[in-house]
Amino acid sequence: MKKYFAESELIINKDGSIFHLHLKPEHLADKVILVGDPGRVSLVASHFNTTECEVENREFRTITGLYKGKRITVLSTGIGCDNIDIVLNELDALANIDFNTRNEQETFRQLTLVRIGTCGGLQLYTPTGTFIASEKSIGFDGLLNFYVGRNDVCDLDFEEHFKTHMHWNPQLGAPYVIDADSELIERIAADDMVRGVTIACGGFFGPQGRELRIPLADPKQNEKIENFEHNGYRITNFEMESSAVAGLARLMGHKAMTCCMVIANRRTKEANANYKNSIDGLIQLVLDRI
Ligand code: R1P
Ligand code: URA
Repeated sequence: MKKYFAESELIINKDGSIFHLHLKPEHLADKVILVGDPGRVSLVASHFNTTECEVENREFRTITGLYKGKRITVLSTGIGCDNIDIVLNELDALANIDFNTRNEQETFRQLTLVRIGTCGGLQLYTPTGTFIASEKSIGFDGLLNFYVGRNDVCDLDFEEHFKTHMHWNPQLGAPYVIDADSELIERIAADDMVRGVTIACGGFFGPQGRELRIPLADPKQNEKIENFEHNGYRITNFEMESSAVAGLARLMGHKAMTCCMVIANRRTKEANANYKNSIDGLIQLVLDRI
């Protein structure tokens, strides 16, 4: 029996588009590039040979077009894992729910999702400008804990080691550890991106150990993260969406990964606020390999 979704659960606008993204099913390609910044959508689409549609609502800006014969949708998610919950659920609905009958489609359509982001580097070998592919993500954001099947898709052994090492405070909620799609990592990270473990945080300041005027609950957090090692894995970077992207994609059956350019190194205290053109190198690699 295919599932039926009521109006309140799957909100469809009068024009037949999905509630937040304002996309219609026919707008969505099988290959999807997710970026945080709506301005980065134009940078990605500037490489397209032809453009088929452009749609915008709130922070969600979408362009679908052709790049060297490949149909690709590029979409901005804004900042944070809460937006990823919206974007992934709405993309999956566009692909796998019939908007006329509100029933799940008879056959599953798999999407390939690659997030191109910016991040903070946590090791001396991840200076500004490094491209990091997240082989594993550690979600500090709690999102996956709300979905059944979380324990089936997460690396529970890694989670236990991490919590012990960090003297984890349960008030923070359970961190979840999730792998990116391994075939995508091989294809897109190839041999010129650093493969690493990314912590996806529910904030840019306190959760990433940045102290401005308010003192941090755990001033040793970043030192412990930088020293963590398990089965040869070191933690390489902080950003804010990779765990939600990898986790929801895995629960839904899609292929997903994140790659980011380092714009600040937390060890050397360097930052590059003027990165908007240099991220084009990462965009070009992903477009060629997706
Ligand atoms: C914070 O500045 C934002 O930058 C990073 C973080 O994940 C967060 O979204 O990614 P984007 O540059 O893709 O937005
Ligand atoms: N994005 C983040 O989330 N953190 C950084 O330090 C840089 C970019």
